[in-house]
Amino acid sequence: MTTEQILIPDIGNFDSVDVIDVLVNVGDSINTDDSLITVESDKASMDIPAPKPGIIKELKIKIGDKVKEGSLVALIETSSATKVVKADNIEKEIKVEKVVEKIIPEPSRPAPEPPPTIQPTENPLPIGESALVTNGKLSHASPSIRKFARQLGVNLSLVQGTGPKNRVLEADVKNFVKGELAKPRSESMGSQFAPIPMPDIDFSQFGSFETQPLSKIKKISGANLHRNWVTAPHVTQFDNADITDLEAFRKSMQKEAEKRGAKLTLLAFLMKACVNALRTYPTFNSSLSPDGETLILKNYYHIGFACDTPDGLVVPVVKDVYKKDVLDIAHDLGELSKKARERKLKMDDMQGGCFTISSLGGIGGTKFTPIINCPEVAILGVSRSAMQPIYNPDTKAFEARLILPLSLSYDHRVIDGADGARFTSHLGAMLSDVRRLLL
Ligand code: CAO
Repeated sequence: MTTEQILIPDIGNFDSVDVIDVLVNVGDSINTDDSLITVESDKASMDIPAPKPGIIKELKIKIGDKVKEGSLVALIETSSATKVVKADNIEKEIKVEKVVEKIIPEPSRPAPEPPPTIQPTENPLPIGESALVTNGKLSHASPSIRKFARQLGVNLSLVQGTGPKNRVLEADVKNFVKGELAKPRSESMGSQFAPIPMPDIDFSQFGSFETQPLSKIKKISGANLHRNWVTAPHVTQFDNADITDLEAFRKSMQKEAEKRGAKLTLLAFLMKACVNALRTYPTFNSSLSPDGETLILKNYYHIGFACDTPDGLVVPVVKDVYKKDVLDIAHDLGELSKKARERKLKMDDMQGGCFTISSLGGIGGTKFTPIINCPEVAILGVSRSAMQPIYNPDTKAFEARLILPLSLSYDHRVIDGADGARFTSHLGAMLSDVRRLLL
């Protein structure tokens, strides 16, 4: 065995460069071309490869050192007779690459879409520079780290670098892989639904702006809405209900409702009608088990309603709607809405829902596509009612009727389109003649 020196080879027109990474340890067994260290000038980074195989006996440099051609990198034990070994095959590792080449991985790998804000450029980067796109900004990694990431199938543009100038280090790649493996399967990078990172745009280049932190409610509901939107395949069925008679009846009952301390709103009737439809079509009153194997059909009817508060959207739940009359429901709606706006809702007030109604009727709009409040399987959106000319085949004339637009979103894994249309037709029939609710 012979001890030999490894020296920095000719690295081009640089007087001295910084050592930014040491990729081997004393005792490591190395092969020809294995990367030993990474050096960086103000323009480029490059790996210094091993000129021949051996065992690292002593390291003569550390991160932060400045080196130049001829600097001693390490002593290795080899069986060769050569005393001084110059890493003269460095050219292999130094590549002139364009940005566009850097962000497209090897042909055998699925090519991630580059974020839209980064346009490929014809200008080559300096020798050895490796530019990667991270959140719309350029970041860096040495050739050895790119190779390491490729071996693991890691898209480096998703890895946050912790090295100097946000350089991606080996530890960053390892931590990224660990983090991905610890995630639930559906969230992991292997998921075909894993979205590309949102571009981090500097809006000041377009004009002035202010920032506002999201409320706690918005953050929590946002995460839930996102999960529900991507996991449940949504279909939205639109329909109309003629509520001319219902509205006349509601107004006529308002005084009586006030005596019982309630404001009789359309929402209370909608809840009663929805429970009738849920009993007729029980799959709408179900949840899918987390493994997707079983339908859990509920024998209780707790109905949630989306409530707009200054802090964001909350969904209080009116319990046992089936057992309550419309005035009781109206009373509960009033109480829960008040609690929601005063931020006094308890966990119990928001749990156990089977189906949700989101009413934007008091605000406006003609239709919308509500997001299912999973693990429920359907949600009814209600828009503003309006007088419309409706043809009456009996009188062969158009009549002015008050029409309520309905938008039912359902989980297509559980509910078929035909049942979606049956459900809204049934609701329409109930709302156009509320006497049916008594049957
Ligand atoms: N068409 C026309 N007018 C309607 C209507 C409809 N579909 N629904 C309600 N209105 C009227 C009411 O009659 C009332 O008018 P008056 O004051 O003259 O009686 C007015 O609009 C306001 O109603 P309201 O808000 O007091 O009561 P509500 O039962 O309609 O709604 C609640 C209660 C809590 C649902 C509502 O306040 C709310 O927060 N809505 C927003 C829900 C939301 O943000 N959904 C989107 C979620 S994202 O999917």
